[in-house]
Amino acid sequence: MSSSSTPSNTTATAQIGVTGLAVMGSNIARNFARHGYTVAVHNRSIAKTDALLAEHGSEGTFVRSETIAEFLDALEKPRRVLIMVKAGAPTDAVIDELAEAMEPGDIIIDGGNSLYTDTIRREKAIRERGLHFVGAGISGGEEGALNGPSIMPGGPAESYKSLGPLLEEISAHVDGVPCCTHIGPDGSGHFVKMVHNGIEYSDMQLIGEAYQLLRDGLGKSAPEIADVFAEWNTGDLDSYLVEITAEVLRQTDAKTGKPLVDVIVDEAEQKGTGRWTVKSALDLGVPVTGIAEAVFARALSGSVPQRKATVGLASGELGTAPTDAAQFTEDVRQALYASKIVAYAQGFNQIQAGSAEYDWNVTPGDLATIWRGGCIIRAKFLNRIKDAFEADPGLPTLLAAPYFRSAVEAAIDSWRRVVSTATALGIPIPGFSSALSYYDALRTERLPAALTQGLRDYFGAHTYERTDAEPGQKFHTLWSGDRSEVQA
Ligand code: NBP
Repeated sequence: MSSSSTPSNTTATAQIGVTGLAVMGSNIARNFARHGYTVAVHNRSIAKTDALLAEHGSEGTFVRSETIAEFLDALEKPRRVLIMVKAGAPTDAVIDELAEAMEPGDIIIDGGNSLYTDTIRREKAIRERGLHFVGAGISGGEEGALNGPSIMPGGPAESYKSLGPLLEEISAHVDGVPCCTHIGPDGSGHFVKMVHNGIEYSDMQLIGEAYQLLRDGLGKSAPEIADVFAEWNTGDLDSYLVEITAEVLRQTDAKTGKPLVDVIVDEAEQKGTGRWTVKSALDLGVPVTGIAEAVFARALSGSVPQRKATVGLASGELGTAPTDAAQFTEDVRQALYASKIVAYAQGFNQIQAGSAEYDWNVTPGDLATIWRGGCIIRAKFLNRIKDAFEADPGLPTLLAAPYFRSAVEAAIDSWRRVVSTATALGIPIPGFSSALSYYDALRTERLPAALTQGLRDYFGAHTYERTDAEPGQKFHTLWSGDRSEVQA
């Protein structure tokens, strides 16, 4: 084992330090070490540090430390310290302890799933102390952390010069391009990681709906549906989540001999990043209906008293199951693809809105590029998103880009058939149907919002604009008077 105990006066040898050695931190530390970096390792409780060194110390050069002082002494200057601890108060505690002991020019990197507003606050406080603070979103779970995650670092461009090459080296690579790039200032990295997770929620919800349609609409078994997903993974839907859906559906439970999915309790949990995405979208006024439906669908699955009180309520007269199984399966594939395009279109709109709100200057095409590998939503079609934003950096929505427009137009008949069949069969499809409604709303020339404005003017004198007047000119009807119109 090439690890060593480092007293505080030893010459600094480590290029990077990792504090917080639970599953994510230890795997990232190993990733750095496997790439030839000397890695200083630290954890609040020494047991995790020693476990890492005992099990994996031979994978590279680690420097063991028991205290923050030892840890910092082991690092070359300017020091680069990656924090991988639980988000929230633990992260603040570690930042405070490090900042007390670090020197101007040193870089603190928070690689946890921190809320971007916390990152904005921390970056400002750390900058005022002369240090650099980088909030870096890291996606890919424990496997990605070890073998190459997708990394979304925010913070000062200056610190990326020193930090970027290391992060790019340990990130996943697609076609030789690293899945890591500087996102923008302060909280931008954690913001885009949050939206990435929101898109992941939406992707998983849509996959779940496709599974349920094939199960309840066609009576297919889990292994049969696994075959369908494996086949889908060879085409436009080629993605990590579709690939692992086939794996999970094919798994047999050793105890009962049934498909594992049939014995797993149907209540989905959440750690909070989906909820954060929706809250932020509400503040920004961006309709991320796909992500919101996914977050609510998880909440509904966990609404046990409500489900117990209503299970078996009348369905009303149901339609008949599809007779052409192959056609219906193809329809579901098309509906899944179109709904997924909507979910990504909405997520990218939220990133554009966040970037405008906080002056981050985020390049959406860069995100499509670095999400192609390492992360949970990695998918072949991210290449298409990258191309779309490269062709038009100001693209108002992916749905207007030529490739996506044709893909959705090709899918639309299937999409409508799936939504109406599901409704006729009483199968809940909040993701598919809200995505279709979003698409229909966008392409509709006149929305009922005109009536909404009329009502708002009636009860609250909130005014409205006219289709035949200059934009920005406001009008009000004297509803309780003679009902003539005045300019407001
Ligand atoms: P956890 O989120 O489970 O955090 C455990 C680590 O936090 C341990 O090292 C623990 O030290 C340390 N810690 C805590 Br708890 N309170 C502390 C405090 N007050 N001071 C110092 N250290 C403290 O670890 P994880 O699952 O490896 O995730 C690390 C970060 O990466 C999190 O922010 C997580 O959201 C994010 N993330 C996780 C994944 C994933 O797939 N798990 C993916 C992407 C991002 P101890 O050993 O002494 O208790």
